[in-house]
Amino acid sequence: MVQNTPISVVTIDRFIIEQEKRFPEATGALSGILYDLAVAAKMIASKVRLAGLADILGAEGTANVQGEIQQKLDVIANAIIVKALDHGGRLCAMASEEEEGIIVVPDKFQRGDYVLLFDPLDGSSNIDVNIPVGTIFSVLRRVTPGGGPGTVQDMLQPGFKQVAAGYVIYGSSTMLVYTTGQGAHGFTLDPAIGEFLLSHPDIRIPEHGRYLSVNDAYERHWSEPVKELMRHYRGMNGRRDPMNVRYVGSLVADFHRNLLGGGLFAYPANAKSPKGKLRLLYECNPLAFICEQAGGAAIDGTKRILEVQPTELHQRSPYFVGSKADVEAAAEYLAKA
Ligand code: FBP
Repeated sequence: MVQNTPISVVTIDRFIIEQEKRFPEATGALSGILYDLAVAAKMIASKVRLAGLADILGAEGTANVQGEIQQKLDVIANAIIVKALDHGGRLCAMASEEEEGIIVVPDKFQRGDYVLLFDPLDGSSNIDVNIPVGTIFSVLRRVTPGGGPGTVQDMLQPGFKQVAAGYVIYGSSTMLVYTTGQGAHGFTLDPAIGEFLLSHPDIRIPEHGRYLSVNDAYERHWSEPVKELMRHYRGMNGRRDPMNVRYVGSLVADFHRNLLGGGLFAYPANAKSPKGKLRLLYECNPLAFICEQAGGAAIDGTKRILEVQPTELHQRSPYFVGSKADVEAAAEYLAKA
């Protein structure tokens, strides 16, 4: 007798179609972008899985394999995403953490009404030590007149304008978590069949967090209100139980743990980086959209990060994201700044 399990076997493709059906006016273009991103994620996953083999394989056919395998993985990941998305006829431009300017869809390809912003391999400094890394993406509808190449103007939209956002974590398993504004849903890659299967439908982040993710090596560069806030999270002012500190140094990995288990990721501004370190458009905004869809919150220290009007493609922002009660505590303490 077949066991009655809570989750049926649902591929990401099927899930995307089911969600699209809720919008009779949908053209399928956004679904197409999500499909192509899932394919790119599988290709990057297979490269990331190989990374640790470079040394072993190198001895055999050094130039060829080594060259291919030892090429900087984030450069490879960047190329994979561009190649998977540039010819589908759904995008008019892209922007990547790896590229200074915007990536225009070549004339030879049909252009669409969306733009894609992405961090091809977040936490890439952790690859060589086999710590989880990730890909982060954000999709916006163009605002400039249709037909021609997209422009920077199409990228510089506040986060609440996102029509889709997501990330892929290349960890003990490869997972893709995304939202189109209808909740946040997680899919795990089954490498045996090469399919992302629904494993975490409608993710809800606990109201109060267990984990605190912050690099406190910067403490001496923090403002007094930030130091006060961190003392609060550590339970040192008796207003709450201490949170467990967990910091991988890969935003996607720290965010993912906190999304599922409850927690707060913080990258405050500090004297050395007055704007913080993380990029608003393709790190902060997409994860904030997912977190809000899962019942959490995200601020830049003073306001809801999804309401920040961007002015530059690669602008940075202070960032506090995660369980609602802990983000509210951040807003309260930092209001004293
Ligand atoms: P990139 O690797 O994409 O530049 O990301 C930045 C990042 O590595 C985040 O993943 C991580 O949260 C943060 O920087 C770590 O910064 P720090 O070493 O200053 O704590």
